[in-house]
Amino acid sequence: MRFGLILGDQLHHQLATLKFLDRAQDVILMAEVLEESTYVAHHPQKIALIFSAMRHFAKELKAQGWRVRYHPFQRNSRICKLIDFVHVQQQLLPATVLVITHCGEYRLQHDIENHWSSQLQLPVHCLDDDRFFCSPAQFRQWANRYHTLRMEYFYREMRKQTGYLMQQQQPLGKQWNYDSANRKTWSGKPSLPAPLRFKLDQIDLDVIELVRREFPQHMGNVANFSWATTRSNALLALQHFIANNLPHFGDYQDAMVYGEDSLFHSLLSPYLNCGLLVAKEVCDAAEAAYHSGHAPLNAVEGFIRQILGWREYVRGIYWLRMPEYASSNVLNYSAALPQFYWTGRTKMTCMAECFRNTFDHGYAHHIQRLMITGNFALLSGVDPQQIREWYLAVYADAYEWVELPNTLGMVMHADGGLLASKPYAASGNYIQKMSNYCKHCPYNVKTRTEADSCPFNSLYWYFMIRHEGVFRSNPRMGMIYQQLDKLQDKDQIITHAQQLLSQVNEL
Ligand code: FAD
Ligand code: DLZ
Ligand code: SF4
Repeated sequence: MRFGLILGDQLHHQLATLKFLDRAQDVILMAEVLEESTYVAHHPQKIALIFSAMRHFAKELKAQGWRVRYHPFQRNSRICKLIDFVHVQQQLLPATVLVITHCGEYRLQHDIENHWSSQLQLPVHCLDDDRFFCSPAQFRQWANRYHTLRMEYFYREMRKQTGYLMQQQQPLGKQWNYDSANRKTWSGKPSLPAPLRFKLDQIDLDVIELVRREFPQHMGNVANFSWATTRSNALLALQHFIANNLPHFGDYQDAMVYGEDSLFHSLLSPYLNCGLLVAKEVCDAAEAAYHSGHAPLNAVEGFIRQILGWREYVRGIYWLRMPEYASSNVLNYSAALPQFYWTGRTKMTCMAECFRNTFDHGYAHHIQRLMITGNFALLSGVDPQQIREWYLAVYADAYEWVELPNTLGMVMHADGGLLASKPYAASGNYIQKMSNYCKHCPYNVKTRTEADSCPFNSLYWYFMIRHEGVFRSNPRMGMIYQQLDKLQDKDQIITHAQQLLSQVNEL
């Protein structure tokens, strides 16, 4: 008899572990444990989603004839870590081997590979996670062929490999990337589809109660929980997105609107990351919508690029560069994360809106994460370790393999440009162009150094001044430095920015 341990982000019926094992003989282990629930202060909705999806998944496995040993969360249990549960089960029902599918996070994978077999006195057999288009080994081979590891070139290879939106080896529409067509602002039309909210069943309600009781100190509101916690509901979420949002996904991908939390985005990342959906079926559905004439090419290409391109690429970078990647800090940043990242209380409307969305739903769309909360952390020099912990804690879709490269690479430029050829730094001008936040804000987006000036403005130029040695020679930033050279009020900008940073919690 063999054990198969299935983790909270491996809830897929075609998981390598399940394909490998035999339901007539082997035993599946699943456990809700303190260590996984508290290695960062996860948003209560993230914990509720994972526990409830785990419980539903275990029930489905049992209905299919699998023997499942399930450990529900208990605060004072001697089972605090996943290994503790395997150990207890091994004493009750000795197995010959423990089978596991490769973990999403280095922390746990490293522990399993290096310690579990000797600690458990049990061989551990680790299978590749085949839910992705590109394995870490394939990514390494790709990376060995390139001097700079740009997502765009990786993405083109993945398009050729999978055949998505390809015709006779050429991209449909003769263009690989329609990003430049995807930057419209949204001012009320087309109307926004109502987000799909799922009715809670008894398992969801029990878990929500448990999370409320056991994790009261974790920031975030669990009362609004309405995520799908079964595969069948996650498939409904996918259908809802394809039918209602996908046609406009491309046009408004970069837009931000006061009071609107997800616009035309898919809200599918929590399901993709915990296993309720797999990337291939999501991309297949999007491509089919193009071929049936339901959605235009710029939307479908833009959407598939996020999954086939960005999602696979950041995972490749993660496994290529860990564990060193986690401590990158090329800009030598050390400022404390401002308190408002945890309280949500700030006068800056753009930031307050992102925090509201984050704490109410365990969600913010990409541009909110990158160009608002991320941009502010970049401009104000926050310690990468503090901001990476924040992003890992507050989103329902957050797992280190995807969160870390996005935070350290894309947002903080901490990896020195491995992931992004220039920092995604922006002043209030960009935020005003892409959103209507500034209309609702007490700060003045038009000025730089007045008492009520938009903080992003002076911080933006101060960032360029502080890091001139690193960025002036960057060919993609030449225009910015030409503009900087023409500024008459550089000294006032520096003084104003320094003053803001010294009282950052007051903003
Ligand atoms: P959509 O806009 O509908 O996009 C479709 C899908 O594409 C997403 O579901 C997601 O699977 C994928 N995707 C899009 N952008 C990215 C990206 N940059 N990297 C990887 N996949 C992408 N995504 C996570 O899944 N988990 C994280 O922990 C996470 N942390 C992030 C941290 C920062 C600082 C930033 C800037 C981005 C992060 N992202 C993360 C990427 C992105 O913001 C989310 O995937 C997206 O907002 C999820 O919402 P959605 O499903 O509505 O996405
Ligand atoms: C995120 C998470 C949480 C909150 N709780 C559990 C848990 O109790 N049991 C479990 O198996 N997995 C959980 N997870 C997901 C794991 O943290 C995830 O599998 C690892 O980080 C590896 O990616
Ligand atoms: Fe954000 Fe500045 Fe606009 Fe206020 S004025 S919403 S702080 S960009």
